[in-house]
Amino acid sequence: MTATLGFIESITIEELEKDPYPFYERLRREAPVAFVPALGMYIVSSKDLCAEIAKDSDNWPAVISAAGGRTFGPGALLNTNGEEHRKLRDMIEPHLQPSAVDKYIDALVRPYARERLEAFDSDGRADLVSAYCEPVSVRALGDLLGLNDVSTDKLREWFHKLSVSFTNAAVDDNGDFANPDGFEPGDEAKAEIVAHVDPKIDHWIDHPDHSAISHWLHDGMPEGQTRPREVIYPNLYVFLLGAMQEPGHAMATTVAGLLSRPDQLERVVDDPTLIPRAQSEGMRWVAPIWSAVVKAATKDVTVGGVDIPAGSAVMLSYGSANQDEHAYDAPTAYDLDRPVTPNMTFGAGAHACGGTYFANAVIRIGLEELLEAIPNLERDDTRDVDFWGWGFRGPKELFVKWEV
Ligand code: 261
Repeated sequence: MTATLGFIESITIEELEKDPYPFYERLRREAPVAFVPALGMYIVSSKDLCAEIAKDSDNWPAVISAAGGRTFGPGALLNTNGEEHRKLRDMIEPHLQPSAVDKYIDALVRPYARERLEAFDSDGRADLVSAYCEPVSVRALGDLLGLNDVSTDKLREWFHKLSVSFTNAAVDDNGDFANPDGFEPGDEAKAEIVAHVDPKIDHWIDHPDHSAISHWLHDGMPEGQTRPREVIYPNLYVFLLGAMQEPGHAMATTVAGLLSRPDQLERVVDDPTLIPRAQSEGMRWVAPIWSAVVKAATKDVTVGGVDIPAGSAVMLSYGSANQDEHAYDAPTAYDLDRPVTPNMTFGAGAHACGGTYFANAVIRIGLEELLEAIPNLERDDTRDVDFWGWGFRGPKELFVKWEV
């Protein structure tokens, strides 16, 4: 292994979770492909190399981080490739294709968004993350999956516990997990999920309905057979983490971005057709899936001048790619008016996000309802905007106020 620069040698995941940007800015400048001892993996931080590797699934099949694999178990579509991956995409895609989403999305999202807004305190103050963005995100997907009977707060608790386990990535000098207890929250969540969903699966086997999980069980299976639970669960965990959490992150991030440019917020309030642009820039600015995608080299290869041995895992840092100075002017600023340059938020290639259209629709409707109900939204500047996370990132809380 080549000598590791001191700043890379000493970085910790805790520091990255607080604020990954200074470290990755230096990586892009000095070592856009770098082995990071705390992770036991290579990090790829520049946009062009992230895009090149993401698109090249022949030479860079998808794998999963050790912590991700420990959290989801074998069989998740994230680290499945080729024909088997195609079958899993065929399982999830019917409910997510644009023509399907357009038919159900308004009824799925709008009434609940309005209900949450009507329940806001009358004092003109709220934490938008816990009162709105997360609830709207989890209720939409929960109802689509067929988990109507799981409370909004329970769904929020599940994604949070799966998320901290998935990103419990620190390894010691031997490459073993540095915090093995950090997987307990995920194990608790999975035990609850199985206890709750197993009887529902029993029911769906004999009584299929329109829910996504019911279709996962039945679609494309020979007469009289259903897809085994060991296929369903790892993929359900993927949804119960990323797909539950990220539209909420994206919604809150977009509001935080707009609050940093009150003139731009005002334009979006006056012209809601700007909302898609605003949310796209929000997700460019702070990618919700910041650093959670891993590929493996099929053979010895040189990338960005660094020799990588066959089998090595490389982590694609989409949050860093999205602030690459070579692709964006003033990349750290939220700016509705920047040129529309593609970004890495939804990945690329065979593993590009299957929920792109669904997520964008949930975020858009959530923001439409919010800005219509509270057009005079302001930051509560007695509180900090508290972005957190390295694997997944967004505001932990977002305190706002408005004149009532
Ligand atoms: C729906 C996407 O979910 C994930 C993506 C990347 C890592 C973990 C996830 O659950």
